[in-house]
Order: sequence, then structure tokens, then C-alpha cells
Amino acid sequence: MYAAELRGSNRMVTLLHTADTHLGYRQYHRPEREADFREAFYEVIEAAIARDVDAVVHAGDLFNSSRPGIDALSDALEGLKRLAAADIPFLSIVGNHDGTRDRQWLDVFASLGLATRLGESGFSIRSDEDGDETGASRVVLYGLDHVEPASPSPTATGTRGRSADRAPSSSTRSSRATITPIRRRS
Ligand SMILES: [Mn+2]
Repeated sequence: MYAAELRGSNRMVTLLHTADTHLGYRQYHRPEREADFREAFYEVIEAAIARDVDAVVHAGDLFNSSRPGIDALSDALEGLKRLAAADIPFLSIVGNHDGTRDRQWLDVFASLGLATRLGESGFSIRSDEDGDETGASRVVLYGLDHVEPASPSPTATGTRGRSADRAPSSSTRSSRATITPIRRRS
């Protein structure tokens, strides 16, 4: 994670950027690793509050899975509630791990007022939100959810493209862009 600071004439807008929280990831099948991911998430939340950033930008994979368990879900809610109580917006996109075919967890959190899903209409943040607009700096953020590569290499999936002479048609290519993201560690 890092905080990007964009200078304005009065006060700069401060963002805390993070990603790949992977809540619920029991790496190596060890509960200790699941706790590590949880603690790292709370560390980021507390850093955002301590520094009083203007927003937290999360670039996807809040959860390790599109079907998080109750522990991961309650950890996410607790963290987002702490941010909301501190009046810090949580801005995010859908990652390759936590995306589902249709509805998204992020939309559920947005409906609760705990998150904003970044998209093609910009989300504007101004420093000194309550103060005089003259001299305040402004940042507008846009988001793009995880997109599967349109033409994965045959060896990358192991399940398709075994026939070397099979040329991908344009219809195949466009349908690939809409399939549910494959599970891929990153
Ligand atoms: Mn990830």
C-alpha cells in the first residue's frame, strides 16, 4: 500500500491505496495465515484513520473468494464501518478473486453506505471538503473492474487451445471477455 499525495495550492488530497486484501485466505491451509490477512487489513484501516486520509482506494480482491465465509464477511464489515465512522470513503473495484457472475459484494456494501464502486463516472474528492473551495485541490477517480485477457495463451489454461490450428474467432474472443474470471493467484 502507499499513499499518493497530489499537491494543490492549499492542502493536498491524500489517498491510501491498497489492494489484494484477500480476506478469508487460509494460505497453506493454515489458520495463522488467515489471521495474517485479517490483521493486515485492519492495519491498513487504522493507518487510514490515523492519517485522516481523504479516501481509501482498494484496487480489488477484498475477499479471496467470491463466496467469503462469515468470518471474512464480518471482518470486512467491521473495517468498512470503522472507515465510515471516521468519514473516510472506501472506493473500490471488483477483482479477479472476489467477482461473481452478476451481483457483487461491493454493491452490497455500497447499498449499506459503506463503499463506493468506482466506474466510468468519476468520483470527485476535494481537500478541505467543509472549507472554502478556492485553493482546495481536487482529484477525480475512475475505476475498471478486473478484465480477463481476451486471448489467453493455450498453455495458460491447460483446458483450451490444444489444437494449434484452431484460430480464435471474434465471437469466441468476445465471449471470453464476459466469462467469470478464473481463479488465479496474484
Ligand atoms: Mn489478488
